[in-house]
Amino acid sequence: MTNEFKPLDLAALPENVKRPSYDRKALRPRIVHIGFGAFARAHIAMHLHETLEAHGGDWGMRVVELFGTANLFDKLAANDHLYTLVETSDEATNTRLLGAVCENQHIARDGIDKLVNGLAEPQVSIISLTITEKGYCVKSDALDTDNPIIQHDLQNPQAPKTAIGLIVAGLAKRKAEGNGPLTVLSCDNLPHNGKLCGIAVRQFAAHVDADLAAWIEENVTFPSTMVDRIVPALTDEARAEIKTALGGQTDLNGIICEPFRQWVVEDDFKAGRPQYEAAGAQLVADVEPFEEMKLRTLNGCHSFLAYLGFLGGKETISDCMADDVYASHARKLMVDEQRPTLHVPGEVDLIAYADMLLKRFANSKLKHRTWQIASDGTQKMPQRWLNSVRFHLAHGTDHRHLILGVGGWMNYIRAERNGETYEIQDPMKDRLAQIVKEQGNDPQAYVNALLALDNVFAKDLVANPAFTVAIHAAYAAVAEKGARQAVADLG
Ligand code: CS2
Repeated sequence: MTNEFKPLDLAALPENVKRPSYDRKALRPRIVHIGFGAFARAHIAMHLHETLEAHGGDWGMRVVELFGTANLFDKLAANDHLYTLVETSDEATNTRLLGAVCENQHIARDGIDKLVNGLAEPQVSIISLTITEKGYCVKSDALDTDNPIIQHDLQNPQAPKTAIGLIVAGLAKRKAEGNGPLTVLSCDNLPHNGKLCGIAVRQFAAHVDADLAAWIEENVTFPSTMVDRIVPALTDEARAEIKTALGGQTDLNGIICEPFRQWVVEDDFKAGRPQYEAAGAQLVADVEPFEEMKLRTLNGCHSFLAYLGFLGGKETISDCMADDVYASHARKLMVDEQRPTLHVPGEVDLIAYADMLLKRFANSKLKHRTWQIASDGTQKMPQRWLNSVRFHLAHGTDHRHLILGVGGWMNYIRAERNGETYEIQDPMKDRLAQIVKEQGNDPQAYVNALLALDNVFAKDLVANPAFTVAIHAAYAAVAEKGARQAVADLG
């Protein structure tokens, strides 16, 4: 492989690669999107692209990154901010160039002041976010002021490192320049993500400037959203597939994903919005039922398969689906244990929804790694499993799959499978590694030490012996029988 970079030669692309048909010169950065990873490229920016396809207009997107290097952004600019989206399944593949992005800024290349000033520009109407669960820096529904990076930002509000600190600095500048209201749109997999984002931003602002906090109250809304599309991190195989779809050209910003997508958005925009309905988005008054449904069924099932599947030797979600033990228990988790906890949005048939999810999981083109989904377990478990566990404990109902999931996670973070080690990705990985090191040889003490992590396991759960006894047993079942057998024995 050569490292030499060549911009895309549009004239030489295969004819079936669709290109934007709208006037891209009309685009202005009216949306600033922070966190332009795989998901944002395939979902948020894709919805804007389709909206522009339908209506044209000037709603362009500036993408912003706070981590890593600007290498990919330089390449994106060299391609006039066009990049490739390949939607693929076992039935069909569709390739297109997306064109809604019109600018990029990277903290490492451009410096923080440029990013802050950018948020204050008068034409900016929406700041949207895909910064992952940990990016919000919240704990127990409040800004986590014990988090060292938040402490840094509170002491250096002009030179923040977090997205929350950046937004507050941008809003302060906006207020100072009299540039008017806007919307902050959270697009991460958290329950009431808009509300949580609003809490983090307002509390941060209140620490630095009470007037600013009051201004935000008046001038900024934080709608919630439910986002859904399976977009695995790129593998070499996926890169090769994108290259084939482009007739042999390389697009380092290209991305591959499933055909399905859903976006449910609370319609509470302070300074206008694109007509996202044209891209199939659902604009509603209350997103919560959609969020809970998706988080507990899709994401809850993903995490179950991630820990127990990975430990059982399954590299991808579609590998899990090809094994009836995993496939049948994934369905039981959704239908028997998550469904009763949900207030389903009126028109949705949850059994059909679960069956559709199993079909999406079986997409063998995606190569969605169990190891990837297993990341950040401390941030994901509460909303994916533990709120449902609380429901079942209160109702005295069966929830053995949810409990086994937690037992799977406790085994997974030991970072050893069949004598081989692997990397754990989690903002709490150092603390987890310390617990493994210090208590790992004593199952009782080990499980207790994990249950004492109070930002993961809330006090009411840990105070309930029905919960703790079951968790100890689930940990032991996976450790002693192996993950696949423990799943099979769920009955
Ligand atoms: C996954 C999600 O990595 C994970 O935790 O569960 O990224 C999942 O693929 C998306 O939420 C699907 O919409």
